[in-house]
Amino acid sequence: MNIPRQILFGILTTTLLAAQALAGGRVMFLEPVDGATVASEFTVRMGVEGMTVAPAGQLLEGTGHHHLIVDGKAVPKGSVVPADATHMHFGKGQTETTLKLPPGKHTLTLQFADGAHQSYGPELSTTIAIEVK
Ligand SMILES: [Cu+2]
Repeated sequence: MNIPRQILFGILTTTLLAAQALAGGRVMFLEPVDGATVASEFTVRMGVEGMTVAPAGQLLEGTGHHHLIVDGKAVPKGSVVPADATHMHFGKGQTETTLKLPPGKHTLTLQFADGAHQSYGPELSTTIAIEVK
């Protein structure tokens, strides 16, 4: 059987997209990059693929909002993300913020969670290391 190249490519693309959807997507820092040296006040831009950013308050499948954790780690799946000095919620659906940190080495963890702030777990989390001047 001779399957036209375009159809084959279409099937492959559909399979890849389906696999990504099953995996539940991923989050990433658009800024700063891992290993970056930044000023004491700097911009953080948060990205997500395979999920939609929505304001907190409503539980809608496939949606959630970003959380930024300074010098901490991902929140276990299903646990509510704490709201304290090192766990910031972006419950209005923000994807950008300005952070001010003391000089030295820090880690930034991005955690995606649902409309009730329940974590989607380490699968929808990422951590980068930065150095503040
Ligand atoms: Cu939240």
